[in-house]
Amino acid sequence: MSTSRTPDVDAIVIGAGFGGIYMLHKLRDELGLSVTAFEKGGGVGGTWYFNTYPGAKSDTEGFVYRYSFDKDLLQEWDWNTRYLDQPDVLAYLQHIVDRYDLGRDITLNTEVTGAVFDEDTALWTVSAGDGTSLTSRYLVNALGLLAKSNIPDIAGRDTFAGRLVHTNAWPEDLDITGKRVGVIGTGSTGTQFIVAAAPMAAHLTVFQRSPQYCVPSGNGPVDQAEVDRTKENFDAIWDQVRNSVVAFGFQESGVEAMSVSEEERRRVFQENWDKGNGFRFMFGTFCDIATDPDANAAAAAFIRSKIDEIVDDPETARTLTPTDVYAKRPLCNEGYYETYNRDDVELVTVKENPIQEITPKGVRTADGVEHELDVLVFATGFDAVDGNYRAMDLRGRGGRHIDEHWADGPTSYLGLSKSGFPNMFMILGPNGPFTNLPPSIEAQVDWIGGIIGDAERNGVHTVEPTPAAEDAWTATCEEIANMTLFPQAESWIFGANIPGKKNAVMFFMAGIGAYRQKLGEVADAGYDGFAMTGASGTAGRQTWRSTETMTPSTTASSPSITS
Ligand code: FAD
Ligand code: NA7
Repeated sequence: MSTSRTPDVDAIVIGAGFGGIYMLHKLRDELGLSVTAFEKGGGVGGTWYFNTYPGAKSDTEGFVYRYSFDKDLLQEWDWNTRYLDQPDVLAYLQHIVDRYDLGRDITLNTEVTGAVFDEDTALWTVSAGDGTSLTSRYLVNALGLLAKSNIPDIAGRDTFAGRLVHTNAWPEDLDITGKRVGVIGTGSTGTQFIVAAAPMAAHLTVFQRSPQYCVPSGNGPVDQAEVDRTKENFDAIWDQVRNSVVAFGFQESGVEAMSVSEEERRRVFQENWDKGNGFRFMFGTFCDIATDPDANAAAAAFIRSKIDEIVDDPETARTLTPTDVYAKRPLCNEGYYETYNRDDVELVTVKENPIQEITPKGVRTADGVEHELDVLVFATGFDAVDGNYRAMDLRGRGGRHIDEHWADGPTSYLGLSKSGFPNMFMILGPNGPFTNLPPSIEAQVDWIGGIIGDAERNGVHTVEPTPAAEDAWTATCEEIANMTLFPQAESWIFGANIPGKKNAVMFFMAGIGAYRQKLGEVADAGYDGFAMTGASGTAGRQTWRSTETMTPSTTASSPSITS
């Protein structure tokens, strides 16, 4: 390894989704650093480049599923539906890249396979599969938390004679019109796909492992007058979003479910069912659906009663009805349960009738039936949060691999830095906020830009969190998660969807307002919890907060930070 202290570039960013794109702009255009971004895909956009399956869309309302940093663009960029379809989000991100001429510093089709820190030079060496190798002082991982596909190892998988695809790698040439389609998985992705695929396919077979609580999204056209009103209010909207809990653009409820009568509860549930949106149903109805078992049971019972009303066939309704706690990522969709009233949609419940094998013709279940298919879709989700980190040969001080650090589950300080990995930052790293993600990405990018800017100004050689700060943050995240009901449901949020993956808390669940407040406090205290070398004193204070209001959220649905 070179012992030169002069790097090829100041900073390397890995990934060109929402996170990497804004990070590149921040470091290059605002801080004046030389930056190279590497992206595995053949285009920018991350999630929105890869997930082109029928029905792919954001289920955050479109007006807050975007960046807020470019106020002019907020006024210029129009929309005409409540939720943005995948092509719309992709077009938006491509526009940002063109607008800031970021493409010239993004190397596409290049998967980073290794990133190693050299303690002698304090440089990162980043290598790609094609033999490319580049050194930098800073490394920012914007690898995506829902970006590494989970492809279950089902017997006979490679024997299927039709097309077998994962939703996160939908082939450009695949048209399911008139085909016999099977789908494994009924999460956010699966439910989107099912609703869109049913009218296209000749026949759709849904292989469901766990039934889902799904509420209407309320999607529909948005007229220009509403777009104009939203644009006029963007300052207030972003202020509310940044200081809210889930950052979805609605006011979270402050009312406890059991503090009102049963009739009132049902009225509130119905009102929010009619408005639509999964996070609104969980956090906008009452403040304790995610924390109080009785409140949760009431919300779950309401959704179950809707399934009963909507689904014609009682056996199908029974199969679709969840009985567990309502504590996975809340889902919403346009007519999910209604889809099962179609004659050409068949539901197979693999808990009762397991998949035995995939055959050349389709899927054979334990009852001996071979479900014949032309296309088999794995909507089986992701090795979330740390999956893409572990896929790289990522090594910090002493050559220690990230897997060694994360033997008991992935940890971080503030969801954006890791002890033993100097000058390395993460966007949406483990124990970052559980929210609508673009506002949290912006908060992290702004903050990372702040600390790097201050390090540059103060001649800081290395900056990294202390193990103690990381341990304390991990404990805080665990404590908060355990105040909620989420750990009681098996899902990707805790890594339960990947066989053999250690269950761990992977999110800060107290909300974006509390998270931003913590970031502000850390910066104001001279980067409390970070160790720096080569500094001419402390690294100074950040300026990023001064432009925005920093009122922490006070709604009861946000457990308070206790450490
Ligand atoms: P990504 O968009 O995942 O980008 C990460 C990039 O890093 C990818 O392009 C990947 O190729 C690249 N990369 C990873 N490893 C390497 C490597 N080793 N070398 C080179 N490149 C690498 N979030 C919401 O808040 N609201 C929603 O409604 C919503 N809907 C979603 C719908 C779908 C179908 C999916 C899959 C996710 C959705 N999400 C949603 C989550 C979504 O991932 C985030 O909102 C956001 O797009 C994340 O941006 P990112 O830049 O952090 O990650
Ligand atoms: P999810 O939410 O992890 O859903 C994956 C689905 O696939 C879920 O229904 C799983 O059942 C099912 N699954 C996974 N493995 C298997 C096997 N081996 N057999 C049968 N069924 C299986 O992923 P999504 O992509 O839907 O959503 C993740 C996030 O990404 C979401 O927030 C969106 O924003 C985008 P299970 O429920 O585990 O029983």
